[in-house]
Amino acid sequence: MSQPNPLLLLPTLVDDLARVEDQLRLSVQAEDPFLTEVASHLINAGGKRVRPAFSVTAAATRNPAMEPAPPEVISGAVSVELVHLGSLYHDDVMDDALTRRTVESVNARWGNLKAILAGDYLLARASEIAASLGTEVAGLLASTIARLCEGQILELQHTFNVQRSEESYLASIDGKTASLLGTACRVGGIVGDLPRPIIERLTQFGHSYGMAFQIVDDILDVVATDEELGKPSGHDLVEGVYTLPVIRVLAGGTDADRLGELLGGPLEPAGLAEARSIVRASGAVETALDTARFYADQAASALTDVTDSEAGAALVAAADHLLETVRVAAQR
Ligand code: GRG
Repeated sequence: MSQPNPLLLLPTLVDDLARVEDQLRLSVQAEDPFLTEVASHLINAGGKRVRPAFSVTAAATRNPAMEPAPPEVISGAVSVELVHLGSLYHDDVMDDALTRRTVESVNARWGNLKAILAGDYLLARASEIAASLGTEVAGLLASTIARLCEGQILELQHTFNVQRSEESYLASIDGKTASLLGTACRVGGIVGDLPRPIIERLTQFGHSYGMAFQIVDDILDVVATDEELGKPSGHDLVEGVYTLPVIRVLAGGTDADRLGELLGGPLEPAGLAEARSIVRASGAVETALDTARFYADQAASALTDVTDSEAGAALVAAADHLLETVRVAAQR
């Protein structure tokens, strides 16, 4: 579901993100126009740009005059969004996804081989830009790519596992989502030359926000409509990815046995509808929301020393806003 980015309340962010946009497009200009077209596809399709917004805003927490972001901060933001994009290209191949960011996915349009190569190209460009920002940023981005892979492989190991544990779920989203949001903030802090204790707090903020972000995303897959998501809802259940609300019902919620019978293998549309309505009626959506709220609060409290800046306050507002996106859908 495409929500307005609450960080956009920050006066300088619109201009800084416009610079991110220009540099993103430039960064995927290849000699071969076809490669440029494939690598630009999801950039042109939009997306919320939460990660680059976090890099820029994190750097701005020690910039009370709200000057335009220095060029290194824009580059850091671009490198983080390129890693995100590369992961989306690969993820859509793994999932056989047909749509992404409300447009045809890269794999659906050009096939898996080209989608994988273009994803590799995005990661290579991200690495090149990160290297220009120093060894710490280059190392951080490389280790974050490894964390994404670890999180994703853990998820793959548990597909169609009706006994998937909550611990395994949390470890997976820590790697596949929270690590990059933590890194987005950390890169902003490093290239913005902020004091080390502040960099640590910003990293903690991004990481906790990322945990809440993925839980919200997973709840939306159960409760939102196709139109709201801009892609088919219930996709995780069909793919055998059992997320927090589903794990909680399976672990002993109302109708756990019936849900267990339905899941564990391929789902027909009628089975999907029944599984979604069991989860929605079980109260597990509400308890999963509580867990998302826990992480959003943890994110906000990481920044207690930083909220005196406009940028710090905007980050905390983003954490609060996150829960709003799902509450409306969950109440229907
Ligand atoms: C090679 C980097 C790399 C990774 C390989 C495929 C994979 C391992 C990891 C997948 C990681 C993944 C897709 C996690 C989900 C993250 C997530 C919440 C995506 C949606 O983010 P939004 O809502 O999307 O910010 P937009 O489109 O707005 O940017």
